[in-house]
Amino acid sequence: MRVGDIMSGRPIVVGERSGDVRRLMETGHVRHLPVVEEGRLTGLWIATGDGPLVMLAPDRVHETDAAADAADALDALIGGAEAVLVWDEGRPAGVLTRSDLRALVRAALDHGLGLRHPRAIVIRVSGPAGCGISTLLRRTLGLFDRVDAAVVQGNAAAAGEVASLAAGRGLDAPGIDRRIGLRAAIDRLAGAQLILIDDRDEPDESVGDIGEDLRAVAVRAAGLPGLPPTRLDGVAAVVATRADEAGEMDTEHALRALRAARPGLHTFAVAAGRDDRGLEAWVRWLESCAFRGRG
Ligand SMILES: Nc1nc2c(ncn2[C@@H]2O[C@H](COP(=O)(O)OP(=O)(O)O)[C@@H](O)[C@H]2O)c(=O)[nH]1
Ligand SMILES: [Mg+2]
Repeated sequence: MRVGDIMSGRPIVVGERSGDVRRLMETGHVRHLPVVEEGRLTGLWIATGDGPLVMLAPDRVHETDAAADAADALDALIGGAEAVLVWDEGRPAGVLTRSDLRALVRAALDHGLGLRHPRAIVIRVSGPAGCGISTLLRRTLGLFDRVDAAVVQGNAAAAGEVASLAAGRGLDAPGIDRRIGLRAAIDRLAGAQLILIDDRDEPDESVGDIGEDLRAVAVRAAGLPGLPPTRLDGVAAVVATRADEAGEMDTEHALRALRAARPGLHTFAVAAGRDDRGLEAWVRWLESCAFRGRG
């Protein structure tokens, strides 16, 4: 990356005799004003946090050109330079300040960069046998482009199924219904940012928390009207599966009713081989959960 790629272009600069520096800063929404006299940097006005304007000597500014390595300019800021002034054919062409550096670091952290020991977000997807969860998760895994995701097969009955996953990572963990099983599975998937648990509603088992961060419910679109409202307690998202078997309007209507009853609930409708929009939205939601982290 070059300095020119990350600098703010067309910088406001002032001369040594310019008046009303503060007003220029306010209208330009900047806190740094390089002082340039006869094509040479002679100082830097900065607005300090508590009000007064301070004039710094030019040695507090790193001077460079747009083609220079951006990393070197950032190094200068880290090393104590208050700003970077970028020259192009004798004219000030851009600036970089410590605020830009801060914004870059923040953006990187928001994207999970630099995480040395990523803590995976664990999302459990459960629903009745045959509702299409394994199909959904198999398709889901192939669509992540920015997240390292894995599926844990949590159904004793379906153990072995995960081996057929077309893409991504998988793990059979039939003992997952006990917290200890989940922890062991997560440890074996070190480095994954998102772990999806393929789980099945067992009639004789409570749907208690097993240590997941978020819970999603899968239900056949055709069965949406019969979904008991209590099934959505503590649930972040509903995926209406096998949507090709139900009317599109009926499904949308039923999902809208769920969102009205449970504000904040995320809903998706998917149909294997057909509904890529719903699947795409579901994948983007999962990615956003992974990026947001555990908070
Ligand atoms: N028509 C239709 N059938 C599906 C769809 N998704 C899965 N199925 C079928 O439903 C059955 C159960 O799917 P599976 O993914 O194994 O469900 P699971 O038991 O919830 O894991 C299989 O026969 C799938 O082929 C879908 O979107 N549309
Ligand atoms: Mg399955």
